[in-house]
Amino acid sequence: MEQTFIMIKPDGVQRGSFCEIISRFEKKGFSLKGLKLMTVDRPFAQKHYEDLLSKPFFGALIGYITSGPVIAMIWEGEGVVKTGRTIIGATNPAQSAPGTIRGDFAIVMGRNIIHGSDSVESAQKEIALWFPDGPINWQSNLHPWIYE
Ligand code: IDP
Ligand code: MG
Repeated sequence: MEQTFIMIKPDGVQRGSFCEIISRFEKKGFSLKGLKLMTVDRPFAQKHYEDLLSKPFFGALIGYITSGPVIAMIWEGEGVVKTGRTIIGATNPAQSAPGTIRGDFAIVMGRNIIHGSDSVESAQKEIALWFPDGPINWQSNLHPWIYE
């Protein structure tokens, strides 16, 4: 089944909102397959965001992501990559719809509180980077109540 990498950024941890953020994925019916609180160093953050190396905000982005602990997660479910991005909202919180995480919790792009993989391919890459030991293998007893 499809998996995605979701990360609550340092501002999301600092602002005391992470339980509510995590609960949105849980309530939807997706399955938690990995979760850890961790800090990352600059080389690790640069690897995660390597596609954005040429962007003018790259330096600020690396400073942001390394500024405090983050919560790294693997979520699993049908269509979780695309639906996860919908739950998160647009990159710019000023354009994120109300009801999305960024729409409800953030104001500016440089403090948009959460990351979600943008494709199945980047999800696989990011999960391998953040969870070298792989996901936790379990299945919720609610599975038959969530899927037909
Ligand atoms: P995404 O997180 O919605 O996938 P990306 O384009 O992959 O957006 O950018 C990664 C992160 O870089 C964003 O979540 C945001 O924190 C930051 N970012 C993107 N564009 C800008 C910008 O124009 N100014 C400041 N920060 C930005
Ligand atoms: Mg992205």
